Amino acid sequence: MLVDALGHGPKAAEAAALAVEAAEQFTATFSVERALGQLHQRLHGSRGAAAALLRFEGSKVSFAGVGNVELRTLAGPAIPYMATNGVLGARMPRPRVGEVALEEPGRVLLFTDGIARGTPIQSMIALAPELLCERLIADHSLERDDATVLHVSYS
Ligand SMILES: [Mn+2]
Repeated sequence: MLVDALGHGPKAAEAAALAVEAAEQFTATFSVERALGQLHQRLHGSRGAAAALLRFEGSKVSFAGVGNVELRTLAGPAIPYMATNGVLGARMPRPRVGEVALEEPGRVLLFTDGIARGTPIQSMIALAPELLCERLIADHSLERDDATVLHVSYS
């Protein structure tokens, strides 16, 4: 899961903390849809947040998200992530949930809208995961926002 609370400062920190609290209550049986529902409920009355969730189970992954968090497949089966417009905590239309069979190992990158649009990520995939994340934050993050990058390797 990657969550980006709206805005910045104490109100955004509060929303992010609520999202973490909600996530601590997730169990292995939760679908991504249910997890998003839980986040939405917990964030009610807060600044709100965007989030993307991946759920790995056996040889498949399901995924869904609300708001401006991006997902790119770096290796392995393409994960056709499409965020649903909305704000967790305020308005959440029924999220589009996708599912893909994983027949080979892969790598996925999630990042918030604090990373510049049009960043040439495909040209950076040869970098080791830690370095890739460092480069994105150091060279491609926006001055006016914070940024989070999450790299997932699965096998
Ligand atoms: Mn942001």
